[in-house]
Amino acid sequence: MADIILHHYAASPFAEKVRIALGLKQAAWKSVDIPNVMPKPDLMPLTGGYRKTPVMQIGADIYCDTQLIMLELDRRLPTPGLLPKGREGEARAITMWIDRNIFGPAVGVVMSQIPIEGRFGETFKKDRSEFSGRNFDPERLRAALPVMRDQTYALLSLARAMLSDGRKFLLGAEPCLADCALYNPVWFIQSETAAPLDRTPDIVAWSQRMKTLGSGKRSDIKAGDALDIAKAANPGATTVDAGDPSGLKAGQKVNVTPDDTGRVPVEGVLVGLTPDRVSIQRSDPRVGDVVVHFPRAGFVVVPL
Ligand SMILES: N[C@@H](CCC(=O)N[C@@H](CS)C(=O)NCC(=O)O)C(=O)O
Repeated sequence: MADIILHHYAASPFAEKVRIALGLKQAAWKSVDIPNVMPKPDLMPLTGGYRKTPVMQIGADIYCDTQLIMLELDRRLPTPGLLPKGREGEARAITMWIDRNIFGPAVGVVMSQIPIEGRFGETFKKDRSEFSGRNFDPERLRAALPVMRDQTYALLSLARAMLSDGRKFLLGAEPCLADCALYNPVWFIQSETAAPLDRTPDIVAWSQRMKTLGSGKRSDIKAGDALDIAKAANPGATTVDAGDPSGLKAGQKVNVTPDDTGRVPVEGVLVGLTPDRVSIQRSDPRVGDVVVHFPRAGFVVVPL
């Protein structure tokens, strides 16, 4: 298998979800450091416009969104598995609940307590306004802290309830996909502030168990090297499910857009469609032909 390349930056909590999974699997991987705001000139030739962090590259296959990145990692490196046997759907559903419900309030808790102006400045504010589709206003964020803290606390209490029978991880004795997902917001809160985790010692103890997983065997490469790797590689085979309810057919031109933040459409030719993923082929002078893969849930596919 070609090397796993993760395009990410250190402070990204969604990237941490993947890094901790790479730790769980003791995987060797290559790291490309990307900017935390647009423009991302060395990422765009690979993704065709998808701008979120992280992105995983394996040769000329580009995986967008951690929902799919984690499934693909697990497919390629099956041991130890991220999906507990017989409870695969449960692990994935809990993960979506965490990604879509806990992450937002957790970001609110962190962002409302750090000196945004001093640390990030205007470029970041402008970028995050575009990214989220609404004005990124530090004052509003600060005012929302009590609500965000309480929501984070209430949602983490559901995770606590899962651990209340003394199990070590969310779905049992071993860490799984759902634990990696919960580690994302918990790690982010811990990097900046105490509340509300000071009221959830069992989550803190769980996060310490997670931390020991590490992040695998990482080596840094330059963005240009990753682009060269894509150019030299051919994308893997994919198939379009003829019974898909969308009625989409192989070879059709489509665009694919996240339905929440960073809503930049990526255009390409449909080459893969399953219940879990949509794959489009596109071409760029810098990298040649690549296939960009997205999850189905949370992504809008429009025929052109
Ligand atoms: N649903 C996406 C969410 C990714 C996401 O929101 N990542 C944040 C960083 S943690 C981001 O892209 N921020 C803007 C940026 O990095 O440009 C996933 O699971 O990968």
